[in-house]
Amino acid sequence: MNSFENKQEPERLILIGVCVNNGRNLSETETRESLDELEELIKTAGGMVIHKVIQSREKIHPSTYIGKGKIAEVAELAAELGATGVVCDDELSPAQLSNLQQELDIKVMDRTLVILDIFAGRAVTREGKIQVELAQLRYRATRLVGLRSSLSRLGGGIGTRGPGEKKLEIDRRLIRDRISVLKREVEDMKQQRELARKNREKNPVTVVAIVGYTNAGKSTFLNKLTSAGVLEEDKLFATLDPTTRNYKLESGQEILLTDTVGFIRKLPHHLIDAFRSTLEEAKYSDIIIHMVDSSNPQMEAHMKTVYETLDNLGVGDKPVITVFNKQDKLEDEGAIFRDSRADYLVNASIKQGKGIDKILQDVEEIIRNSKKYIAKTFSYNDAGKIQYIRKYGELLKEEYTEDGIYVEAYVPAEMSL
Ligand SMILES: Nc1nc2c(ncn2[C@@H]2O[C@H](COP(=O)(O)OP(=O)(O)OP(=O)(O)O)[C@@H](O)[C@H]2O)c(=O)[nH]1
Ligand SMILES: [Mg+2]
Repeated sequence: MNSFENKQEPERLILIGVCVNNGRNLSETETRESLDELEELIKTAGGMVIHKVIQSREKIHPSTYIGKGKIAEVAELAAELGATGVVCDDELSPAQLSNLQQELDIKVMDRTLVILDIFAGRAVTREGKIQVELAQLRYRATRLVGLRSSLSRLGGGIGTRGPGEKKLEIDRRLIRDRISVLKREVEDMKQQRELARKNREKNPVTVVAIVGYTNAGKSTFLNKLTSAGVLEEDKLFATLDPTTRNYKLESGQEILLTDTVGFIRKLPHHLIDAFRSTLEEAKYSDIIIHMVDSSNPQMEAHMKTVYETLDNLGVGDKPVITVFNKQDKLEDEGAIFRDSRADYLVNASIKQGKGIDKILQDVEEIIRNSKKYIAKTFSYNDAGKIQYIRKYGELLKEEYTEDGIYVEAYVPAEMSL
């Protein structure tokens, strides 16, 4: 038996982007960058990109995404290059999908479908799987006609992965029923998450969320520190399910580190809705580590997307440590990076273990700034409190005297001793 028995020929795809000419001259570059990223997404999903087409328009064509002339051009290209499908860089409306499908007569997909497909392949936990299925069904529910003819073409491939796989054939009413079941489950899971958070709040332990664009090195960082065993890969959206680990800082205090799902531009709103409770991990953290791939030419755009997404999720003002990772890949080693939203900046090569100490020092400093200083003698009966300080605070000095134990320490502001 060979292990490739299910391996199909990869889909040969033409990517289509629309550059909206709204007076900003950046737009053309942005569209090209976005298409490059779509290519990465396609590779991650197992497809192959054979050509990219950009059309400049006043606005996206309301019923066919691109204009008539361009459709004809794409159709010709597709025949000439032996394309099996096209992928549009924006989410297509149900009408656009179905019209374009009719005009081109090959498989038509959009960025959202590709991202959903990757998420479906990545989800491991029950929570992750249910959230993806919900997002997929919501996306599909309104696009049954266009998708049916598009996705049935190859009997597999991009867009057909995931628990909702066979659901295309089911009628709208069944999809609606399934959506409400899933919604209830997501709601239950959200409550469980909230409960866990509340429990956490009882302990004054600092929660640090690692956020960032997909492929920045978030999981690599968590793994380096805690041997968490989170999947780290040179692929987009390697990790979907948030992983939280305990970590003991040098000062002895414990923190919780959470690795979160990566962000990407044009993250489908269905996914944001379904993954809200997962994405909101950052909202309930005390400190944010913003991981950035500083070797990526699109770094600035990535950082902008990350902050926009955090703002959309209502993640308030929190201390931010921005880590400019993958410095080993830079040609110019002395390059200076800026981030006006950050309180601390660190240049790092996490994979090589560089910069990690500085990140942890910054974390300690932030925690210390949020703490109050005490110098006090505890009676020997209160020795338990010192244990508590050791765990959640920073014990600077401990002396056994006749009157009791003399302690100098930083303790969480809300800790009553
Ligand atoms: N050259 C270099 N590669 C790195 C460094 N840190 C991480 N990587 C690589 O970057 C890729 C992505 O790393 P991950 O840790 O999976 O990234 P992530 O941010 O968790 O990505 P998602 O889970 O997809 O959001 C992997 O192939 C890592 O080995 C670094 O300092 N230098
Ligand atoms: Mg990851």
